[in-house]
Amino acid sequence: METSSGYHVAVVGATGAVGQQMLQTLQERSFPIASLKLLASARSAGKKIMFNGSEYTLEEARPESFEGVQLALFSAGGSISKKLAPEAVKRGAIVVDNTSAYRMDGRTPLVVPEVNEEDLRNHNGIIANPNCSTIQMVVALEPIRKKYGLKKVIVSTYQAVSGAGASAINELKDQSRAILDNKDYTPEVLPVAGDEKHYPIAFNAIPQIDKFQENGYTFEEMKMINETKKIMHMEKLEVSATCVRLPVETGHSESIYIEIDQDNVNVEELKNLLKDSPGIVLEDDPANQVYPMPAHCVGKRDVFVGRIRQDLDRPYGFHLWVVSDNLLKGAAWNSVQIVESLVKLGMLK
Ligand code: NAP
Ligand code: 3JN
Repeated sequence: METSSGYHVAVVGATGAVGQQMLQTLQERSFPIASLKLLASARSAGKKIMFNGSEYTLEEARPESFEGVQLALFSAGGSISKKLAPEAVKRGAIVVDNTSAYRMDGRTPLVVPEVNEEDLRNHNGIIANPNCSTIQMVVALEPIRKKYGLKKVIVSTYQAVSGAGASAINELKDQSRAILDNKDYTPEVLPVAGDEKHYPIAFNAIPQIDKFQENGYTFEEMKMINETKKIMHMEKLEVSATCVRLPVETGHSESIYIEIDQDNVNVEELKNLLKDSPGIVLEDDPANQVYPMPAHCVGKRDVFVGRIRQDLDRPYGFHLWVVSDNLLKGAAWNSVQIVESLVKLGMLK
């Protein structure tokens, strides 16, 4: 399908949980598309997907797929990005990559537009989209860093299964049905599809997201720690993370403890600051039981912040509860926002 105006776009991983949201978001934002290639594995080649009222045929992603493509949105896993993103760049495309393949590469900007849009100016063809848990946290922390300074962050996450892809969503649903029906089931996907052991996620909480590293942290935890420092340009920021999977379909939640550089700030000031900050919706009214929850954030692009409290022992310490749709602000929307920023900055010709 070709039209005369707009950009030549490819979506890699178009059948996946993130890729599907990518298409939905491009459509909702009326992003100008002259031609669209939907790419996935050989398994999907020939299947059809509807986009903007027209039918598109999926193709296997290959180096030649990127001939004539100006913009390629990747979410098919790190190994595919390592193999094909340079091929897309070689053929003149700008790549927005949703995987961890290039996030910590010194020449690749890692961008959350509310925080470091200007970093886009220094790309070499590839722009990395951060990890979903990192994105929602830095959106909430950046206004605080800017106004009061930030010294320390300790975060515990409560992550939805959709972060682990379409197969993890199916596993949660199938297991839940099996347990309620008193039937047998064998966990096969979570916590990590390629790991030795699998545990049930239905009616459970699993304190492992991605593989364990030698230092005892998981890769998801290390992504949050390293990516936060890079995006906020704060190499010395003290960050620690514990990442946990919950039986929630979509919407990651985070309990975040921070220490700021001042000890004379009160909760009302923090609330006023966050309520007027980009990308944030403040939902913080304990008297009326108002606070963010994943079930309320699904399908929304914002980051929801609530339960803001001063630490009882440290006047410079605060606790926050931060929730967002991990497939939207955590992945597809942040990527499309990056693309819109490129257009705004005149960097997508
Ligand atoms: P998913 O639902 O399992 O989908 C995987 C997608 O990758 C499918 O479209 C699949 O195509 C495609 N794919 C698999 N092998 C391929 C190959 N050899 N060549 C081309 N395409 C291939 O997973 P997801 O949740 O969408 O996540 C996909 C990736 O996005 C993840 O691996 C991760 O790197 C990234 N991600 C990022 C975030 C974030 O925090 N920003 C969050 C979630 C995921 P088929 O349908 O043909 O198999
Ligand atoms: O598990 C989650 O909630 C988020 C997972 C993201 C993810 C899953 C598989 C591979 C990533 C990511 O974006 O960090 C990757 C990866 O590319 O490393």
